[in-house]
Amino acid sequence: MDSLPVRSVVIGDIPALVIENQWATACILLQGAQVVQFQPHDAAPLLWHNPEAEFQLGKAVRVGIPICWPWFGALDKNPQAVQTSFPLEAAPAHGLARTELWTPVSWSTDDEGCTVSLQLQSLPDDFPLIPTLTVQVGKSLVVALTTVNCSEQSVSYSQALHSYFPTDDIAQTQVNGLDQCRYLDALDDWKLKTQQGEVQFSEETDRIYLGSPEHLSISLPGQTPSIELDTSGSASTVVWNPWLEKARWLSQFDDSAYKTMLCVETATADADAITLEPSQAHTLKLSISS
Ligand code: TA6
Repeated sequence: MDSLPVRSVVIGDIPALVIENQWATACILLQGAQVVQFQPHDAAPLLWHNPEAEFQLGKAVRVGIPICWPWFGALDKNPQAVQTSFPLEAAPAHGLARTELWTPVSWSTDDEGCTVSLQLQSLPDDFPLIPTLTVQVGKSLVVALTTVNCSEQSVSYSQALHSYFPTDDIAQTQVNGLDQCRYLDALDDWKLKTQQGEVQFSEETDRIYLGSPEHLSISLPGQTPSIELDTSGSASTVVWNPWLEKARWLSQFDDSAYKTMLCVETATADADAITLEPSQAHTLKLSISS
């Protein structure tokens, strides 16, 4: 009898699921429903491997696809409607989801791959939103974050699938598809600018592109096939590389690690924040392939 494609493991002190099938091997931490590995059997890993990542319960892990929810970035930098939706004393960067334990609720297999669903059930009973993440492991990795408004009032929130991608050399890496797209430059007082040409990297880069397209690609050095990103429900894309100076003080990050990673984050951030009426739902979806 074939072994089950989903098995439970513990990484550090964090429970996780390993999915292995005829297409790929993947790993999902129950903390944050965070995909930390996607390795197609016939290709290079499509998510960055961070040897400095620390797998400790309650501590954000810098690898794979952290889920920024129900706000992206600093809550006080979000639109007022998002801030008033979450009048919390403690507002950690990138929201609450990534340090909470999510509950696996189902898994299934078909000729597209193995799909696992996880739900965040540990929030207070009166919390207005319930998120569910589905992860399909097949020829591509498909991640979909669905948020339902289970309250009696409208709720505004922002979010990002904060994906870390690998490269052999950031200086020979390019994000394609954002030419002429407006962006907020987090490193220049959040000024609104326009992207000239494809995105290349020669310094710290931290930008929220607004109205970004549904398809982007990441060109990589040498003969490495590009990474293709296909999205839906996302109107913004965050592009980040900490470069040399910030790499020196970032947690879980080797000084030289900026040379071998980049974040291209599928988001609905800033002006693209989502407002849900009671019982309404929204899905943010990303497919990663090469
Ligand atoms: O997505 C870009 C960003 O907001 C950067 O400003 C940087 O803070 C990065 O996220 C990582 O955030 P983290 O809280 O995971 O260290």
